[in-house]
Amino acid sequence: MAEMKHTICGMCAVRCPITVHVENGRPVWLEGNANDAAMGKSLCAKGGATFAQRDDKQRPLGPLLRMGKRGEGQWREVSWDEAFSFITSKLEGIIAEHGGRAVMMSDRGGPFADLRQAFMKAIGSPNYMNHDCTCGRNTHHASRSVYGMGRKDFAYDYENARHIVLFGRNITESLRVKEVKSVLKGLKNGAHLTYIDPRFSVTAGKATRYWQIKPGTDYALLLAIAHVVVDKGYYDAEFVERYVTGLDEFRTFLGPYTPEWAEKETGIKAKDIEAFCFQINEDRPKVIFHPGWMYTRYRDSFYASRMLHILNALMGSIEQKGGLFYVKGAKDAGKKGLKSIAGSIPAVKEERADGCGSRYPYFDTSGGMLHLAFDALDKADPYPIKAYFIHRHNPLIALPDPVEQRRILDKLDLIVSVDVNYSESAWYADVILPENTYLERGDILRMEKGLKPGFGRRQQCVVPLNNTKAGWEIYLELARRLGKEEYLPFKTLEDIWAFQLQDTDVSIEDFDAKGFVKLSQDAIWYDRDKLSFGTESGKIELFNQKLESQGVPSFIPYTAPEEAPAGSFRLLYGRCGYQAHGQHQNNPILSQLLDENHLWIHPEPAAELGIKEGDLVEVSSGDVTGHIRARVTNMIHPEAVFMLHGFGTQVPLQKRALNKGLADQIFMQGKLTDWDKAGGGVNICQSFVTIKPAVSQELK
Ligand SMILES: Nc1nc2c(c(=O)[nH]1)N[C@H]1C(S)=C(S)[C@@H](COP(=O)(O)OP(=O)(O)OC[C@H]3O[C@@H](n4cnc5c(=O)[nH]c(N)nc54)[C@H](O)[C@@H]3O)O[C@H]1N2
Ligand SMILES: Nc1nc2c(c(=O)[nH]1)N[C@H]1C(S)=C(S)[C@@H](COP(=O)(O)OP(=O)(O)OC[C@H]3O[C@@H](n4cnc5c(=O)[nH]c(N)nc54)[C@H](O)[C@@H]3O)O[C@H]1N2
Ligand code: SF4
Ligand SMILES: [Mo]
Repeated sequence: MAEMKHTICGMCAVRCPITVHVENGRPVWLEGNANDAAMGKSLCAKGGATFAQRDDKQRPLGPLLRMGKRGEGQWREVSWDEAFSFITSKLEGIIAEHGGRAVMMSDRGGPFADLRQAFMKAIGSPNYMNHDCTCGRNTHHASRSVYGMGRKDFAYDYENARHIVLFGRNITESLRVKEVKSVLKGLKNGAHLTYIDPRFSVTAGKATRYWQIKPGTDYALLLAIAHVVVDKGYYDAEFVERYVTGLDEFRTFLGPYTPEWAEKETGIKAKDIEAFCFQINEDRPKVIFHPGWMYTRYRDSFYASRMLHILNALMGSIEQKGGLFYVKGAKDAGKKGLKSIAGSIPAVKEERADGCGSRYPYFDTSGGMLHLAFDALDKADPYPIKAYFIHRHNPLIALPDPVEQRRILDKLDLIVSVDVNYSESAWYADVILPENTYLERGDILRMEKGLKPGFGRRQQCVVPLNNTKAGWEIYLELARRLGKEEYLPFKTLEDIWAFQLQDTDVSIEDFDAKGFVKLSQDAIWYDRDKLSFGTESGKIELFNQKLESQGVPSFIPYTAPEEAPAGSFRLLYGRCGYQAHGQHQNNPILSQLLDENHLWIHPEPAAELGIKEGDLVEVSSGDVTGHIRARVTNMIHPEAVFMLHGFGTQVPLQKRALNKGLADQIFMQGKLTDWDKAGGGVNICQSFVTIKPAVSQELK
């Protein structure tokens, strides 16, 4: 009889609740955790490849120390004791000479980051960063600028929506299982779906309206939509009167941005824009403008995202069925939340190397800005950085321009990668500390905010097959060896759980039945007559005086995106449903589903260039060149080419993925320092490439 264990999937950063069936210690079946009604038994393809990941031997199976030059791939297998001793003695030297601030860390953020943040605080460094400068930072900062609250402080009730509007939010492929299910239910219930993307994705195929917008012109389209909404009074006057400030300034600013004007910029017909606005007026307040997720793309994406956030307020869709709702925490349920481990350690007073909170007072310090930390590292300004912990993060893929990154990384005395794979970044590290795959480990408890807030637990379900350790073991041990045990005084994960739960009336056994504990049995909705927001005025601020005083204008005039130089194309990228960034290209199962990416190119330029479907083409930018097969299709805007992100790995021990397809980030030269001064995101859609048929149709 199989034992059913509830845990949290780790095959991507969405971290869905799942259930694993274990028979005689072996995992035999995996499914969604049906105790969570929104999840049901569903799983995505990546989740389904969990066992294959665990069984795969083309991964680091024990700690490794670099022998040759960085990136050369000469590793020595060492014991955990030797790996820890090596790291500790390096860190002791660095901290003695330069202080704790000379150590930085980047990870993939999320609900388990508290322990790593605690570790960084314990060693006296303010330089914890997450991945978000190339993900959701623009949207996050845009949300803060309008609501005074972060992007994750709201969630969306797609199921009951009448109209879902997605600007390049490829919700069915760049997916979260619960979200896709909720959107599909909404569509079944008759919701309209307007999808805007220069590329016809799977989500476009589900849409009731699709606009193939000229790349980089979302802001123009949004200005025109806002213009019509404000001009024609297509907004919720009562909600706006009560909760929104700055409408007059906004109206004046929007004056010139008519649909006729936007048609010239975006390629979308003025009459279609007007028809859309008419329709959302009928559908409101149950209208959701998704504010973008990976919206770190263009230099005005912060402002485009601001428009999306503002449009939600104008629709009156806040704290509204079929619209947006505040995610509720423990306090809303009248309960105590999990005790923060990092929060219990005294604050580090040093300035952050990336300048968040000091040079850039308006940037959220909680996740920092990794590209700015790279710049600080490069220039030793404001101070030298000597060691870098890379945890569940792969900056050589996630940040642009790996050549430039390696030049900067070479200034470090120590690079430690904690990963389950030989990622490109692990391959460039000095030490690889392999983490247990997620079924083989537990993590700290997480807060699960929502209409019914609760706590969730990832527990160890099976034994590790290899000489690997859980992240919590690694950081507790390093802290102990560095003499920082007073800050992290735990021996086991159970000790940590007990610490986190100490002020709650929840015990760890309460997680056994369902895998999570709800703090409220009923959905919590706020009284719509008594909403408040995190801004200085407590209202939704279209015009944000505080940001203005810090040098960030609330409204900026539209400037058309830089045109692709003659003969070149704008490089776009994205995801498919069965890969997560560059993580699973070498997974024994997922590599069979799709082993290489293709270059989407429109038939007209393809014909001019003499390129046919399936041809091998040469992609170039500056001195970087690579080869990839063409997919000739009118599903991509003629001014752009598109490729899936995450392919083209160069790590020899990832044998199934080695040199399969092409990496997009290698063509983003100079983009490490090309970022949005208002939103902070890296402008990675501002890269151009030239294309020509390959000299030989054989891959070398
Ligand atoms: N050019 C370009 N750049 C991009 C993007 C793009 O589309 N194009 N996308 C951007 C976006 S949206 C994001 S979020 C970032 C994502 O960038 P990353 O966060 O770097 O990407 P991931 O692939 O999620 O995972 C990072 C690493 O975690 C490792 N890992 C997986 N599971 C575990 C585990 O259980 N434990 C440990 N320790 N490690 C594990 C993986 O092997 C991988 O090396 O990239 C961004 N950068
Ligand atoms: N299967 C799977 N799911 C994932 C992930 C994964 O790696 N794999 N990653 C997760 C993460 S970390 C994130 S951040 C999200 C990202 O989710 P999304 O933000 O939806 O991200 P992408 O897939 O990067 O991009 C979506 C689309 O943006 C389009 N685009 C490019 N330029 C423009 C433009 O100018 N205007 C408009 N309107 N669209 C444009 C691209 O053509 C692409 O189809 O997905 C999450 N879900
Ligand atoms: S989306 Fe898929 S891979 Fe990601 S956590 Fe959920 S089931 Fe796992
Ligand atoms: Mo992301």
